[in-house]
Amino acid sequence: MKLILAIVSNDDSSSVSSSLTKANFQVTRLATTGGFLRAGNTTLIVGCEDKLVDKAVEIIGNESKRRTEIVPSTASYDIGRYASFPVEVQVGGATIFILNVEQFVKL
Ligand code: 2BA
Repeated sequence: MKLILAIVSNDDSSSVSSSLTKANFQVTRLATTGGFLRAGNTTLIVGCEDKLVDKAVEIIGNESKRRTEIVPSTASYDIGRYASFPVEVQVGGATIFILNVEQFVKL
């Protein structure tokens, strides 16, 4: 058995976890915070049989693809004026750890 720890953005977490659940995986969602950006992200815990790991990773990848989005940004001109302009940012992606499970007990 394997334990998958997948860190995804908050925006993608619902679609990743519902797609995993639809495919009969059991999922636990943890609200976590990235150490570098100190922004919220979501860590999903999935325990599954070894032969199902590739399927789970495929689902996570499909629902959390790295993509660019245009978001509004503001610049200040030191004279009390602000201008808003669009900037392109990278969002999504997943960081996945796959661990061997020594023992699994449900009481
Ligand atoms: P990613 O590498 O896609 O990582 C996204 C989030 O995944 C990280 O959030 C962190 O919560 C988790 N993560 C990634 N690698 C990990 C690992 N080896 N162990 C444990 N958790 C891990 P943040 O820490 O807020 O980082 C956000 C993004 O900032 C990273 O995106 C990366 O592009 C960049 N970054 C992170 N640390 C950096 C550093 N020391 N120098 C430069 N850029 C960094």
